[in-house]
Amino acid sequence: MKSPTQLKEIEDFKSAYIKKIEEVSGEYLALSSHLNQYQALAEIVMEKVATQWAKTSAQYDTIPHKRVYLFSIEFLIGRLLKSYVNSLNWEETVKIAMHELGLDYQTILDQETDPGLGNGGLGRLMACFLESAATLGLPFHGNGIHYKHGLFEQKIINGEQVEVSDNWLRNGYPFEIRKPNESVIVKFYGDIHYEKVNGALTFVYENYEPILAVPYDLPVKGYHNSTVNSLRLWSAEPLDEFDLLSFNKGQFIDAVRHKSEAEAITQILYPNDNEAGGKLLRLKQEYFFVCAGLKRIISRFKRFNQNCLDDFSEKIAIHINDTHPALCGPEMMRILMDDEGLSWNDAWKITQNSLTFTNHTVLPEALEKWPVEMMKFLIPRIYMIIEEINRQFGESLRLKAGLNELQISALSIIQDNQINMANLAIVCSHSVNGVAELHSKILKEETFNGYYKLFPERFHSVTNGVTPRRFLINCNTNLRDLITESIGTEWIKNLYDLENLMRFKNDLAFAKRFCQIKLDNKIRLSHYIKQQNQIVVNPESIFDIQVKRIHEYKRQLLNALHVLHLYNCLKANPNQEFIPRTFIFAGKAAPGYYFAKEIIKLINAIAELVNNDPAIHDRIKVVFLANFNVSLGEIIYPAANISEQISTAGKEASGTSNMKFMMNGAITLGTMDGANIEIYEAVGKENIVTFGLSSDEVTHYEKQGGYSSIEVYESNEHIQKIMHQLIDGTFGHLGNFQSIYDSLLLYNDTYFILKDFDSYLGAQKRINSIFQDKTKWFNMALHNVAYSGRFSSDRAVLDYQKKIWKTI
Ligand code: H2P
Repeated sequence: MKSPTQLKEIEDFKSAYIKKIEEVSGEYLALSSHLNQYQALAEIVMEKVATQWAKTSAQYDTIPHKRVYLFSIEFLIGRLLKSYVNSLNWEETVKIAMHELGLDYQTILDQETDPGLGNGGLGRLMACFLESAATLGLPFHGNGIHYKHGLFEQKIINGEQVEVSDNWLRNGYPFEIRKPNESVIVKFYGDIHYEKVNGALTFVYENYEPILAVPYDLPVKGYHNSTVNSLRLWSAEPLDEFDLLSFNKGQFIDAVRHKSEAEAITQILYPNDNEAGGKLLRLKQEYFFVCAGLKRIISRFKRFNQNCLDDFSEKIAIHINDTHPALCGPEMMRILMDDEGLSWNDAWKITQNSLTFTNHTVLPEALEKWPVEMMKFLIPRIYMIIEEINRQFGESLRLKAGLNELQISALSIIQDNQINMANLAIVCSHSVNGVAELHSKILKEETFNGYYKLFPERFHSVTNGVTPRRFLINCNTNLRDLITESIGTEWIKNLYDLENLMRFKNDLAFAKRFCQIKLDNKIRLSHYIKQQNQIVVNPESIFDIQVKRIHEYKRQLLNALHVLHLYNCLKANPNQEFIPRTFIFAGKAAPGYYFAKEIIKLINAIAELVNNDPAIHDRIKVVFLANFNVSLGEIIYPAANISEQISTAGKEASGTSNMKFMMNGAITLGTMDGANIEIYEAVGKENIVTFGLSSDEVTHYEKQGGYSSIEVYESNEHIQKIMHQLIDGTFGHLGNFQSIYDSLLLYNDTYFILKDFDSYLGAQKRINSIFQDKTKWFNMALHNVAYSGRFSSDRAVLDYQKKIWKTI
């Protein structure tokens, strides 16, 4: 029974919607397109969100609460319409109204583009943090880049990845507000010298190229509260639309050149692993959003603090997310000294006390370094400041810490004519943290050991988390309802409350519903697979899933080789008892990462071989879903039985898909790496399946120059067989995989795939035997949901607030 208020709300909504459709399309509802229906709903929702947004901003201006600004080159926000509707507590009203108007709500939601403003875990983590902070009611804003094109759209053609540009702004974007009046100028290139003005030496920066940075603000809405924070994304534009002087002189090309050069800065997101080093445009991006963001923050702060910057660092925290915004240090020094007239020492105090830094990876290729010449040429003043920071830092190491020249150069920001951005970020910040316990330990003991010895108090650890609103509540509504019926609603804001679910571990009715929900989610994914890949999969089979960026260290290759091995076993012994499995992969390879693309090709080649072999009788199915993004993840996580988290130990800083899967009741099949270790602790060893070398063992081998993959190969006939298949024509017209073969045998298997193969096989066998025991499986799945509380990004954000930003 609906209450009169609810009935009225639905009626009001319907009439507002009908009117809105006419406004956005100039048509009556009956003639409107799905796109118009989406646009109309988005506008109505945005109006409602904007009212709360304005209120939150006004409140923040009066409440002296410390604000956090998160600087990140990626924010993988996902689709927003459903999130806004649900966080407004409007889900039921909108659904009923749509239904009564004869519209399909899901089709309308599907019209929204999924902005690919990030590569993977890093950018998605930032989006989770924003959502959690808003839900917790904390003043917390994002600062990033308004890329015109996000990460490429991935198509799979003839088994290979093909990249198509991602045009997320094609139909306009209803959830952003362009704020030209808050634009700032960012300066590149130019010359610097000192001049004597009235007897005093004055610093002059001239002949620079000014670029206009225009902010676009997106509201970040808290769940079932009235907090709306902002994500500010900066877009580059020419200062003058075009150069009239050149135009008048008849130089038409020159006249538009400046425009396109300026716009190029925010034209496209750089894919990971593409060796960004050496790419001037990337460095331009980094400085561009750092400079624009800091300028605005500082000017706003002055406006509300009587032009005084003294207690800036008590009221503001600036967070450097990975090394891309590491220029925050020197840029803040520049603004405080050159624009605000502070002395070096005063500027340094404010800078260091405001800045904090998170490292997200230990892979050497991802620890950015920029050539000195490039930095000098592009941002000469910033380079000067970096040199001075480095000089003073060196001096303090010499005088105060008593280090010798060798030790100092190992810690230097400038090394081998390159600027080491991690070192820059550490020196300029008062806090450094890793994203899981093991990762933070590796930072302290290895990657940043020199700094740790000097400033142990600066080092922290905060394990990542994911937002349960997007990754459980909104994407697995049946499980959400079952949980709420069983334990009430408290868990939605305090995920630890899920532990109360353990009361139902022996409840048959609960177990039945829990398992049915998983099956329904698998059926939903099966439909998607059928529609996208024309592959029919069996929803009763084990859904064994690995979705993440494709990278050698994440070892999709190990998974693929295991599938090939299973296929061989079934071929050799067709009548063996076999528990049907569906192996699902998704993820993008950076366009320039040849080997990762070969892995995608191999997975698709295996899929073709296995799926079409009648002797297999559909007992194994292999699916590679194209264009993995946040929305696809939302269909995938709820449908998984197995969450593959099989990185080489010590290489995956944390991982976050492990948390998304776990929350939805999948069992982790993982190495003791990143946050898998903490999942192991949370659920207990009975409720996770682990295998493989430990990170200490990996390091031990690495120190000896690796292990001998040939030895493993020679002693294992299963491995011999699959290795031969890579190059003996097994994959027919899809080709051979010589480079994969070589990397494993000739180049000694850097990521320990063959070394871990047998152990992985054993783990997979354990999974089979557990899966046959339905009660046991249910119990494991339930443990995973029930103990996912600590992997909420609410917990992570609160940890940052307490340990790092000291805001609470
Ligand atoms: C990275 C790390 C992950 C980590 C994530 C967020 C860079 O993401 O590799 O281990 O969980 O940051 O901290 P990804 O590989 O997904 O691109």
